[in-house]
Amino acid sequence: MSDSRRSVRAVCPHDCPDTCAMQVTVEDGRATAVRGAPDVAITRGTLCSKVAHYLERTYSEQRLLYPMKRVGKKGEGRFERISWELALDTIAEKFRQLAATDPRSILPYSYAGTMGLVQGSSMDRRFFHRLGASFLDRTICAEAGYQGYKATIGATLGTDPEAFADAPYILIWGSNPVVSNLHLWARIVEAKRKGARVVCIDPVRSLTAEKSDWHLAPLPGTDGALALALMHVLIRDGLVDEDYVARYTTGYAALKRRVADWTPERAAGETGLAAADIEQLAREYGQDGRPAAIRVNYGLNRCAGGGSAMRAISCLPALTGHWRWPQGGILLSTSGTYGTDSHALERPDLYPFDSRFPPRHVNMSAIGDALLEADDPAIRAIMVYNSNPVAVAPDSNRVRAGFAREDLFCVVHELFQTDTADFADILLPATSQLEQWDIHKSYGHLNVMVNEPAIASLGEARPNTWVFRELARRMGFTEPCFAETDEEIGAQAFRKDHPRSGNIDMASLQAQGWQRLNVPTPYAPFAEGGFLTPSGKCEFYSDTLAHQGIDPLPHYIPPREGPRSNPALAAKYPLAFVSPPSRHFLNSSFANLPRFVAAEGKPWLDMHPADAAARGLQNGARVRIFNARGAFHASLRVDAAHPGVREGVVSAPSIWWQKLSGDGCNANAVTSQAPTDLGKGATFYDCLVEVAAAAD
Ligand SMILES: Nc1nc2c(c(=O)[nH]1)N[C@H]1C(S)=C(S)[C@@H](COP(=O)(O)OP(=O)(O)OC[C@H]3O[C@@H](n4cnc5c(=O)[nH]c(N)nc54)[C@H](O)[C@@H]3O)O[C@H]1N2
Ligand SMILES: Nc1nc2c(c(=O)[nH]1)N[C@H]1C(S)=C(S)[C@@H](COP(=O)(O)OP(=O)(O)OC[C@H]3O[C@@H](n4cnc5c(=O)[nH]c(N)nc54)[C@H](O)[C@@H]3O)O[C@H]1N2
Ligand code: SF4
Ligand SMILES: [Mo]
Repeated sequence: MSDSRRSVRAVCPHDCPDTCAMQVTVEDGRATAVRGAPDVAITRGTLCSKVAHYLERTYSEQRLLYPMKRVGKKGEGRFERISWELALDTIAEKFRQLAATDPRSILPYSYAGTMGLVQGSSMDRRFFHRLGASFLDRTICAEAGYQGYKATIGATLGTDPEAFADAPYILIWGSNPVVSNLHLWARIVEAKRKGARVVCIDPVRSLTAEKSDWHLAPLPGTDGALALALMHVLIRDGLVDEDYVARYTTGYAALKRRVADWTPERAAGETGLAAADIEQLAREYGQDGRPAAIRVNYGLNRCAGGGSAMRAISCLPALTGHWRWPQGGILLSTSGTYGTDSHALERPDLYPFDSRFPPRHVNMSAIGDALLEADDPAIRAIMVYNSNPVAVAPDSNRVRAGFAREDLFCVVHELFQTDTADFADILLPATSQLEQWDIHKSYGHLNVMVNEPAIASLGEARPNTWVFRELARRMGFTEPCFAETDEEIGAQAFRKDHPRSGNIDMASLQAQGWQRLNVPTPYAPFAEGGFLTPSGKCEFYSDTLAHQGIDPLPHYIPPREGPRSNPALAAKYPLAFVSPPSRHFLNSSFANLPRFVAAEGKPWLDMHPADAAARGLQNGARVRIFNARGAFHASLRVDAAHPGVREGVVSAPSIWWQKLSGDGCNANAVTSQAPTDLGKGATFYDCLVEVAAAAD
């Protein structure tokens, strides 16, 4: 390669389990190609159809290149260029004023625009901790499922994704890997070639369901009932690994009593599945003498009982002893395999603990209510980065109303002028992954990877860490951690004293670009117990939950919005609405770029032919999807030969930008801010609607 042409190691920063290793070709200072690194496990040289075109995002003419201040009305999206000096001075001055009265009136709002440990959660957290700002509870995606899994298994450790390639039986549950976990799907295809049977549980006929050997379509939010009935049959029919259960689990006798009346017939009444199918699934899954691997994902944790459902499902591999094999067990997330040093990265010790201002937490999944109603104290300033809440947070009419408050000082740091950016008072330009340094863990494999900057910042774009370093300086925060470089922060990301991360060192990382955690290959994390719960066992019975006043045994919580919990609501709005990830968007990222919008086409609503006929609706009709919270429009897709959804369910692939959706609204116009059972997560898929022909 000539001097002017080089190859740089990078990492896909998006909120996707695959965390791909990328190679960027740079010629004369300009990135000219991005490809998957061939030498890194999992990625094996392929990127998905979004990031394969990453240069279109990086060099998009829509990139924000300069700091700006609002000149139009709130939300109008009219701005004029200002200097970084003026932008940062304005923010610091406002924060200083507010902090003098009550620093908790300032709220950070960020999620997973980049998953990098440095640009995602380091200097920003240090800054807001030191300031004494309100804490943001980052619950919008995974909290319920995480809590349910943790109560049972102790941490998010699970089956090595690479091992799926050798699994003879694979159960894909609330997950659509063809769309949202492509490299795991590649392993599953390998397994299929070797003869594996693949079963998918999803109310939607997803691309994954379509390619599976057997698709079961329960009603959304009823997975807990299905899992309890599977345990009922496994126990009733003697398909339990009694030796594994005796050695490595707690509470089996109590679990047995709990599931005794969870017959397949009872679960059929909740889930809308046939009792015979539930019986068959239990017998297949529990078959003696061969491992079964479950891929469970957060798709099923977005309902009122999402935490309990995950807890019940995560009991299954211990009951059957499938954990004995590397190709058995269950995979939710690999995130807990890493010994991430979040204390060093985020420095919670900098929080001032002033007795006048006891710590105040704000739940990001109910940001609409928080902006409109919080009064202890009211939120007076919000700083948004790595997120697009106006498009992605539930109940968006409330969210918009909150952001539209004239007395709210709003800062947005972004690559693009998103729905949220339109509400900014100060809008700051952010760098893309090709312009910044970072270190990455993954929630879908077991490697650590380093992202080197490939090109100079475009325009005056700056990384998150730079912005918070500059703000810290202006606020007079003199602690040495505010002067650390990105590499210095990154070097502290993993604990040296941790059994699985102690091998990670910056020198080999930078030489090789990636390192596998200190775990064996093949890896069977709980073949001989060693669960990360307080008892060290898989906890069918959880003392921890009992102490919190929560039912300590797996149980079923039906959807909050359903005929069982709320018959009056179900009579008015009879369809269960889900809005799962689109193939060509990543949450709301990519949903402004021409290639990806063209690939998705337009906002769709998938409906079963019987539900369409009952409403006199035809394929292709423009429809209005509505409930008491709001409404949005989409084009109806009714496939008579292969219905896209089960009866009683409608699905709108998401997340479209509101301002690019024709009517200024997206799926979150109808979703609810009500929390899940565990973790106060978001309940995007616990949502009843009615659908009618659009008036226009
Ligand atoms: N292309 C693409 N990839 C993505 C994303 C994206 O937006 N686009 N988003 C990323 C993010 S943030 C996340 S959290 C991950 C995973 O995001 P998840 O939300 O877990 O999404 P999927 O893995 O696509 O699987 C969700 C599947 O669950 C189904 N589902 C919905 N409700 C239920 C239910 O109650 N029970 C059951 N059994 N199934 C249900 C949906 O129909 C869907 O097919 O994907 C990441 N990857
Ligand atoms: N209806 C419905 N709503 C949903 C979901 C659903 O399934 N249905 N899924 C939910 C889930 S699982 C999640 S995780 C959330 C996702 O919500 P978000 O994490 O908000 O995800 P994105 O919409 O991708 O927005 C991330 C933003 O960060 C910006 N960004 C990227 N890199 C950087 C950077 O380095 N610095 C700064 N300052 N900004 C950067 C991107 O340009 C992008 O606009 O949405 C949730 N909302
Ligand atoms: S979005 Fe996921 S599959 Fe696509 S490149 Fe990034 S990590 Fe890989
Ligand atoms: Mo997510």
